[in-house]
Amino acid sequence: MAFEVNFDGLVGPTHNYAGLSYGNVASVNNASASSNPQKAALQGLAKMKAMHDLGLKQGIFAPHARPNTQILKRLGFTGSDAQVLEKAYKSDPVLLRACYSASAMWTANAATVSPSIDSDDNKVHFTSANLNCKFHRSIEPNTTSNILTSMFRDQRHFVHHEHLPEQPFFGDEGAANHTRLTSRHGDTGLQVFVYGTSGFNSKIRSPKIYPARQTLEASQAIARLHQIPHSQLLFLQQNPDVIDQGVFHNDVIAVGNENVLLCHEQAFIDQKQALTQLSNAYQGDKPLHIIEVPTHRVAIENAVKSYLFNSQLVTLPSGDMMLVAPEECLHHQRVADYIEDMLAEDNPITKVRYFDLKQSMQNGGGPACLRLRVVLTQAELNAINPEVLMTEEKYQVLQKWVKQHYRDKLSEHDLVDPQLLQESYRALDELTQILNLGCVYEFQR
Ligand code: SUG
Repeated sequence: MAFEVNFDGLVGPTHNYAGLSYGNVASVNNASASSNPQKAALQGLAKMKAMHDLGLKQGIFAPHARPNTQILKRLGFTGSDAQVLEKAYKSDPVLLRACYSASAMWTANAATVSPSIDSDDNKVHFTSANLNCKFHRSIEPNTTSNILTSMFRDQRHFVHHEHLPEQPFFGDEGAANHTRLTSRHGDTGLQVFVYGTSGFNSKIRSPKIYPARQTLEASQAIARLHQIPHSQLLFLQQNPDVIDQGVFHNDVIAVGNENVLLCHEQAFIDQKQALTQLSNAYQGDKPLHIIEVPTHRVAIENAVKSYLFNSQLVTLPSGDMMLVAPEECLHHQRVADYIEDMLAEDNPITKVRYFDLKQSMQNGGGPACLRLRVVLTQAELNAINPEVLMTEEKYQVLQKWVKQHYRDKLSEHDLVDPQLLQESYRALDELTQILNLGCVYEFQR
């Protein structure tokens, strides 16, 4: 018996649109829009609460402290916090925006996680992602590790690995490029790692326009660290042509849950062969359902705009499988029609629920980006920090906390305001008490 616990990133108080992610169409298109951090956090919390109300286990992953003044100081800006912000704003506003990014909210990129049933040492393994491809994300791994170790403290059950070397050869974007196929969460699973390119092998075809963020070598290193037997491993290459159309992570084109893989027909290179390999390697006792969405039903452009594949697929306590989709899918008639048809067909997905996550979507983050999946046995669940689990009471406390501390509008010029730094740090200091995290932020040390 095991549970899939989804740890959703609580959106931080400095959520803003800075156009930092070349290759992520929504991020670039919304570069100069103003954001609403309060709304963003409430939208995320509403999804967490709804999942909890469905009888699923839901966790809360704390935001990172932003602005990150340590990195600004490391880059030569001196003086008080207010002076550092002022100098950075004047000399390099893009850098300042990067240091303010609330991008840690997309916890699918926080780490790769393997359940104990799959690992030789029978422990749950975590490797924080180095997020090497984008500067604003490359400053996440240390705090991510602090938060993960504070949530999963018990060394009898949990192993935490240092993020991979901070180098493009080992570019690692975490669980966004990793899925697990099995009959039920508690059974051994096939761990499917999807890479965009190779660091060392130039014969592997890479995208021509946008960067491939995940390398084969990074995925292989994680499989080694997590002690996954060879028979339970598969490495597939993402189709470089779709990366060039804005599919910057595999979870923008495919999603798996238990014995279902929902993917676009252009998701992988040599797709026919890739899916044959996958079917052969799958060891579950329930039949594997691969739902391949054809281009004539959903074009890549519409997959990227609607984020259909960035839906979560969850197994409800009743055993039904539900698609947790962004509302944008309803705005694209062809996508909405496809979902209706898929539900009517003979496969385990029988339900759909749509969520308004617009604030996150405008930065290229849908329902699946916002969550890190952790499969835990009852004993492991008992061993985690209980304060990070969603309850009716926790929801009320967090809603109140957001309304008290978050602004409802942020534009670029607000980032120079030292008040914003004070407000954000104060809010996060309080949050560490609400979630009993201890000192996970640099500013607390
Ligand atoms: O890394 N956007 C994130 C979105 C991450 C989505 N995650 C998954 N697909 N799992 C990224 O591109 C935009 C920030 C900005 O432009 O302000 C950003 O970082």
